[in-house]
Amino acid sequence: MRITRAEVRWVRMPLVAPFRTSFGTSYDRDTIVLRLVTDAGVEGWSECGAELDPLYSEEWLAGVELVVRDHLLPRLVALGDGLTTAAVKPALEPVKRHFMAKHLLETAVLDAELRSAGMPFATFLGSVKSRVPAGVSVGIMDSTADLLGAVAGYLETGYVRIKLKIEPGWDLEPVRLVRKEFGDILLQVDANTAYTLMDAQHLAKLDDYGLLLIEQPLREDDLRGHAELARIIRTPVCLDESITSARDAATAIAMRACSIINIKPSRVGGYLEARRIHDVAAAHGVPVWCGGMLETGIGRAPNLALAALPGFVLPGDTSASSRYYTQDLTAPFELDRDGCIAVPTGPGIGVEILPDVLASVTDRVIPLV
Ligand code: SMG
Ligand code: MG
Repeated sequence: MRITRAEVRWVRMPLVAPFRTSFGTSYDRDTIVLRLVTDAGVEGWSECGAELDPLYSEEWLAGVELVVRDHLLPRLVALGDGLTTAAVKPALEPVKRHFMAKHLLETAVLDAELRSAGMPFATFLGSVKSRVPAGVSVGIMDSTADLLGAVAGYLETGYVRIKLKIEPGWDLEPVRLVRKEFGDILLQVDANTAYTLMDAQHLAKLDDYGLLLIEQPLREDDLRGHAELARIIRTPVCLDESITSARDAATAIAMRACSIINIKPSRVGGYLEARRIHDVAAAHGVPVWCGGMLETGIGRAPNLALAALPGFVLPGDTSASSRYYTQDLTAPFELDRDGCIAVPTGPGIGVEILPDVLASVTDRVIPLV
C-alpha cells in the first residue's frame, strides 16, 4: 500500500454546551481530520485528539499539522509500497513523542488497510462485545444547582456512569451533593493534574463517597507522587495523562502509582499501542476504560471498537453524539435502552463520513501529498 494523497482538514464543531475542566473552557471542538488516499484508491480517515492550545498535554493542533507535514508524513511516504499499519510505528519512532500526531497518521493508515481488507476495527483489535456501556464526563459548572441539573439530565438519558471534573475549590461539595441526590450511581472524578501531593489529606476526604476512582490528580510526570498518594487515600488512583505507552503502564503498575488506567488511543500514538496497554494491564489484573477527547463520529467509532476489548471492564467516556454535537460528522451514535452504544461493524472505522456536514464545518483543507 502506498500513499497517493494526504490532506488535513481544520474543523470547528460547536459543542452543545461549554465544557469546563481545570485547564480551561471549550465552546467548540477544534480538530484536524486527516484523509489519506492509497494507490488502491481506498481512503483512510482519522481525527486528531489535540486541542488548539497545549493545555491537556504538550501537543496542540498547529504543532500537529507541522510535525505531520515536515517530519512524520515524509517518513511514511518514503516507505513507498511498503506502507502497512505495522510499519508505521517503527518508521515514526525516530521522532520523539508527538503521540497525537502519530495517532492521526497510524489510524488513517489502519482505516485504509482495513477498508481494503473489508475488516472492521473491532475484528482487527480482538473485540469481544457488540455494545459497550456509556459513561459521561461532566464539566465544572458555575453552580452546584447547574451541576445537579446536568447530572440529572444525563442519568435520565441513560448514562450508566458519571464522571465529575474537579479542581481545588470544586471537589468535595459537588461530589457530596451528587452522591446525596442520586444515591448509589457509578461515580468518579477527574482532576487533570490540578493537585499536588500536599493536597493528599484533602483528597482523602473523597474516600467517604465511594468513588470508582480519582483520575490524574497530580502532574503527568509525577508517578512517585501518585504512588505516595495511592498509599494515603482509599479511592483508587487512575492515570490518564501520565500513560503514553505500554512501558509507562508497566512502570506505573509496578510502582503502584495507579490501580486503573484510562486508555485514549490519541494520547498513546494509536490503536496498536492502546491495545498493548490493555494487554499489559490485563496481565496485571488492572482494569482499563476508554477515555475521550470530545471526538466526532470519526474518532468515536474506532474508540468504541477498542472499548469492546475484554479488559475494558469499566464504562468509558464514550458518550453518544448528542452529548457533544447537534450534528455529528457521521450518522449519530445513540444510547440504547441499557445505556450502551453499538460497536460499528462496517470495514475500517465502520462509519461513513457525511460529506456535506464535513464541508460545512471545515475551515480549510491543506493538501500535504
Ligand atoms: O470525550 O467525553 C469526552 C471528554 C472526556 O473528560 C474527558 N476528557 O481528561 O479525560 C480527560 C478529558 C480531556 C479532554 S478535555 C477537552
Ligand atoms: Mg482525564
